[in-house]
Amino acid sequence: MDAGELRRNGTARHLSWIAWGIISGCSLSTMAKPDSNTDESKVPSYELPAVLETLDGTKIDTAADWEAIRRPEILELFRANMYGRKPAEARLPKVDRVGILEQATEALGGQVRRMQFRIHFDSSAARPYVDVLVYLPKEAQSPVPAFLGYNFHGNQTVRDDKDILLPDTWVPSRGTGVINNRPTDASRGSRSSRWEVESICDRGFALVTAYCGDIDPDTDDGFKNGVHALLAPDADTGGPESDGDNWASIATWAWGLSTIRECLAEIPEIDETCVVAFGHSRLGKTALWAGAIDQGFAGVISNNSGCGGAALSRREFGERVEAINRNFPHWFCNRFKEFNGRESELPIDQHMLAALIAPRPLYIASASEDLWADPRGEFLSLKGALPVYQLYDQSLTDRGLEFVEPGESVGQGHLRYHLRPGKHDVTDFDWQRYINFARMNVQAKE
Ligand code: GTR
Repeated sequence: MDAGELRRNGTARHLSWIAWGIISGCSLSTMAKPDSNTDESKVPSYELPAVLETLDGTKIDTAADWEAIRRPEILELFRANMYGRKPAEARLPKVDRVGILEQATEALGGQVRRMQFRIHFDSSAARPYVDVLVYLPKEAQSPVPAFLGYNFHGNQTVRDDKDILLPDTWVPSRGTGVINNRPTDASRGSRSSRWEVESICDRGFALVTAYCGDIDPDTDDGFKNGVHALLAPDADTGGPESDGDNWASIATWAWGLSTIRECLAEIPEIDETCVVAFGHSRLGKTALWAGAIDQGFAGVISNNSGCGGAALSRREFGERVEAINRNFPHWFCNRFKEFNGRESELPIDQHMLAALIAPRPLYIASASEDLWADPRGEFLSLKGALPVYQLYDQSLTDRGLEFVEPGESVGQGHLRYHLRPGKHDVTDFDWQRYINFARMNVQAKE
């Protein structure tokens, strides 16, 4: 049994199917969970909502109409039914200051530069704050482009680097070296295989990362902490949040990612107009929604983001809407629960989320054994976004539009997909392709 797979799943329900897997002798990465389908022949026939047709039936055939009419309509459908609505600007916490905590001209054996800064939201509140870790190329003379992505258990998990600050907030207990929801030194570098820091910096990019729990702890605790605790009361209701379209964790993390991106304007070494949102799994769902709502991101990379991320919901393959809402009730807004077992009634599907990134570079990647995230459904979202990219003369047609074999990639220009052989993870295989893609499509200013 694979420890990484085990860590993905923290609930009693998951433990029951793990026990079932042990009894039946299946490997976790390939077996179907009791209430999920991983048989392609059992995918129901479905019709995707037309990405280029408005709710009143108007056909959209220009980039200008896409931007003025259909794009805002789709954004609103996702806000109202899935990710939830950001509170009014006046209620949101404002960045008070960005304080540099530490800088080193030589880190990781002298290969890169390191910097850590803290985003303070409110001068009167000690917390929450967000600690941001930056690794930079050693030799860069002008501002560099960057990959910006959250980590799951703290910045110290990215590299075994004793100078990285440990989070002093709640972290999930399943992380290596976490005791009583607090990270210890034993957690340093525990996720280093997921971050190709040296390759990223060698090839002229910065890596910027922060712990998602600094924005909102990843647990169903009623939105009482993280940045939710800083929200001013609603002027109309006096209460904290609206009901159906409440600002749930993925949307809150996405707002946090934008906030970090904006703060990069204060870091002269980084070109803040060339920041690519990156994320794995739940944080890949976050990167997609961040890129959709914030056109300041220069591109998006979704790694194994699955249900609620790149995978089409209507395929009902792997993780389904009901399972994700049951196991992670805090990720999506309350109204999304109305679609449990009723995916075909959703007014949106995830190809429309991919389309919201257009015309910017979008890379969606899957892993061949990660059936829970529905690799084919992730590919089909990219394909479903194509009509919108074509309005901007971008296409996916270098080798047709067929799903690929493990180890292969498909796409050209601003759209790319690959299917890495193996399980749910981020590896060197993925990063080498992401860096190549960004080198081709995201240029820093001279
Ligand atoms: C799983 C969840 C997925 C994915 C993953 C992760 O348990 O079912 O949707 O987000 O966690 O984030 O690692």
